[in-house]
Amino acid sequence: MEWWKDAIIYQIYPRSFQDSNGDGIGDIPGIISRLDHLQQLGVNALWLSPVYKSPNADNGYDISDYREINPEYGTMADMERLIAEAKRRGIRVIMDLVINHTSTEHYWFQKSRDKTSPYADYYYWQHGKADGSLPNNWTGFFGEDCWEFDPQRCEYYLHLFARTQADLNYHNPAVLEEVKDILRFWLRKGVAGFRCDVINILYKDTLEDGKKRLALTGSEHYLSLEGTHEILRQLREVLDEYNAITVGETVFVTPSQAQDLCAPARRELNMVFSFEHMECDQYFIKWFKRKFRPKVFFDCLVKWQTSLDWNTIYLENHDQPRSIPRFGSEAYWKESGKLLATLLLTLRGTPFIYQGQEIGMVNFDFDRMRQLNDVESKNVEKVLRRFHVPQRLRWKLIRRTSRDNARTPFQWDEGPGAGFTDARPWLGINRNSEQINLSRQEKDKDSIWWWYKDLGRLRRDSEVLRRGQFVPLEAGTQVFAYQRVLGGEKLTVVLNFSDQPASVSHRGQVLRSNWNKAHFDGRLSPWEAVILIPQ
Ligand code: TEU
Ligand code: CA
Repeated sequence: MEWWKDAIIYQIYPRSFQDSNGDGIGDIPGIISRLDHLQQLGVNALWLSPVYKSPNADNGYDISDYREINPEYGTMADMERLIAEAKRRGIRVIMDLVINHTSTEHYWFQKSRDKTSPYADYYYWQHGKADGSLPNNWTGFFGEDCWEFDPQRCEYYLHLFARTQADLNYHNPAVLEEVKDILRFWLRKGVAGFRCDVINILYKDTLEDGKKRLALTGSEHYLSLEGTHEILRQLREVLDEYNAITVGETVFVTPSQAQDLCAPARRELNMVFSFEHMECDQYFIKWFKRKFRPKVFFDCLVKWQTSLDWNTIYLENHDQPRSIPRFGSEAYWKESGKLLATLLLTLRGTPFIYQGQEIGMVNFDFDRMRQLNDVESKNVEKVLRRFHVPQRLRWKLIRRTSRDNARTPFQWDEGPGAGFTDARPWLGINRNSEQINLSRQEKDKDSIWWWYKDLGRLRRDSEVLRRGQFVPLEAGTQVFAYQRVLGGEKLTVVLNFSDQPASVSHRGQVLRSNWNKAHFDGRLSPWEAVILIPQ
């Protein structure tokens, strides 16, 4: 029945959602206490960023035990209660599955440091080159080398992310068997599926030197290779026993690669997060920023909408800066927040709302490095310093790109601690929480939060919005327009991505306008979004 095609999915970053016990860290009982908020928003499933045991070098993306809950977040009983309480409200739970790497604190890794242990080949261990240099010239995702020497084993291990995130070796069939067991463990608890972290880089074909690149040298040896497809088909057998779904996080994926990963007949993933639309304000990687040009963004969306049968739709997550300052306009905060919501909820695919997006949270207001937590930002700061990049420029870059922009605590109300905590929060709360918060928006029917709720309902009740074909009408320098079509039914969406007004030729009866217009004469106000029934 493909429930996920009719669903709206909400991403929770547990550390920043709701603290329940006054330690400044979000937790599972906190999430349970906010389930009513999610039910009101009309979401059908939650994707939980990792809640497993972890030393938190990368906030849970470095797992040290896949069958334990991080004690900061609660207990296994809390987790089971969350699954049950969510279910009672018609909400499914999707876990984050991080299997490209484990924390070096995982016992597999600890045992692997001994060459005679049964775990010896769970990771990629290599000697340095004869000249004393690293085993190969690859560079990692967090801007540093990706080999670390282990004095006990006297070899290097591969880590494409932080130093304490060691890559698992999928040439060893035992590793995949372990992963299958982990899947069964969670599926038996009643989770609906998995969001699969960097899933298209699991399989490394060789560990030879790569072609020199500005970033990610070596990536031709692991990006979307056949070995990964084979692994996914094996995991699918387990998933099928439980009717579970997967959404793969797939880096640098092209539409045709994404098609292969999601084609129903190939039995791999159900859907993928592609990155191209999130990369149109950068050159190759996020550290080389360029101006956001709406047309590039529209063209990219059209390309993905028309080349894949089913997409995920997302504008934010825990790795990306907030969408209003990025694709919208802080001068038209409310209007552009609603316009982005309209885009998210009217394209063809499964929409993902990231926590805080539904109230228009914006980037952090920090002013120095010390206020940051993100391991990626810290590594990059080190690298930039090594290249003598001046402090002001370093800060400018990090401020624009840091993942902490999306990780500041959820702003529930105007009180101190923003309703997130009574204690000192693990990461600073934005000072704008007095203006931007849920409790204020609940009282104001013209708020971004009400707009999300309303459009969510509109989508739920409208088959053409959920399942209709996508037909592009206009992708200009400022205006994006398209239709959703199902049988004889049509809806037209017109979006003005600009502080300037615009005029268009599209007409119809107004179903929604974020400027609350009752009639549409083709003139768009700044950041106006309209949904029309064409006549
Ligand atoms: O992200 C993978 C990934 O591609 C990111 O590292 C991305 O390059 C970067 O965040 C952009 O700023 C996943 C998780 O979503 C991320 O939080 C983890 O840090 C990473 O994998 C390692 O598990
Ligand atoms: Ca807590």
